[in-house]
Amino acid sequence: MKKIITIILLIIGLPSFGKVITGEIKKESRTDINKIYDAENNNPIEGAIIKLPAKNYSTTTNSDGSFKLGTKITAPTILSVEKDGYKPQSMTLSAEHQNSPIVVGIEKTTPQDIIIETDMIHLGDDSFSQNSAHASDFSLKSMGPFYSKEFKIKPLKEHENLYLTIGSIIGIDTPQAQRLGQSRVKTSYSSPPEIFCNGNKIAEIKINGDNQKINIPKSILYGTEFINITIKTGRNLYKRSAIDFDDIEFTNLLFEIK
Ligand SMILES: [Ca+2]
Repeated sequence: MKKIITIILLIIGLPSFGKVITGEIKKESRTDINKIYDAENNNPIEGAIIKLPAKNYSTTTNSDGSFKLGTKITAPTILSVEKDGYKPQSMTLSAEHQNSPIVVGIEKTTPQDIIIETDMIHLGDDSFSQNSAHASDFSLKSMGPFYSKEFKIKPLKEHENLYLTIGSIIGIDTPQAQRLGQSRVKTSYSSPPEIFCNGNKIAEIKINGDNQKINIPKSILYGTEFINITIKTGRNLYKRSAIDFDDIEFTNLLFEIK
C-alpha cells in the first residue's frame, strides 16, 4: 500500500516538482566549484597552479581538480594555469566570472612545443589612464616598450608550420579595442602592439583577448635555427609632446610546430 501511494505521489507530483528541482540544480551549478581538467580524457587535474598575477594570488587544485578563488574579481584580470607536462593556459576573467564556475581544460605538451614565457610581462612606461583597457588591474612595473627572447628550433620539415600563441593580453587601447568596449579611453587611442620575428614584422595585435595565434611565415625561417621574437607595444597617437607607450600586460607565449 505504501508503495502504491508513493508511486501515485510521484506521478501526480512530478510535473511541478520537476520544475522546482531543475531550478535548484541550476542555482547550485551557478555557485558550483571551479575546476581544471585534462582536455583529452576529461580527468580532473590535481596540483595545477592557478595564479591571478595582478592580484598576487596563487592556489593549487585539489585531487578532484577543484580550486577556490580567494579574491574578488571586479575588473578584467588574467588567470593562468600551470601544470608540469601541460601547455600553460590562461584566460581573461571579468566580473561575470565571480558568480559562475571557472572550468578550464588543459592540454598535454608535445615534444614539438616550445614554451617561451609563463611570467606576466608588463610593457609600456607605467603611465596610463585609469580608463585604459583593464588598467585598474595593472600591478607589475613595466620592463620598457618591448620584450625580446631568442631560442633555437629544429629545421622545419616541409609539411610543418610554426605558430606563436599569446595566452592572454590586456591593456591594448587601439580603436578596435575601443569599439569592442574593451577600453574606455575616449580622448585618444594607441597604435597596436607589433610582433617581430627575426627582424620581420609578422603581426599586429589590435584587440585584447586569449589564445591569439600567429602563423610565422616560413620564408623568414629558412637557413636559420635561431628565432628571435620581439613584442613592441604601441604608442599613444594623440600625444605629440612626448612619447607615451601603451601600457599592456601579457602572459604565456607558446610556440608550436604543427
Ligand atoms: Ca603609457
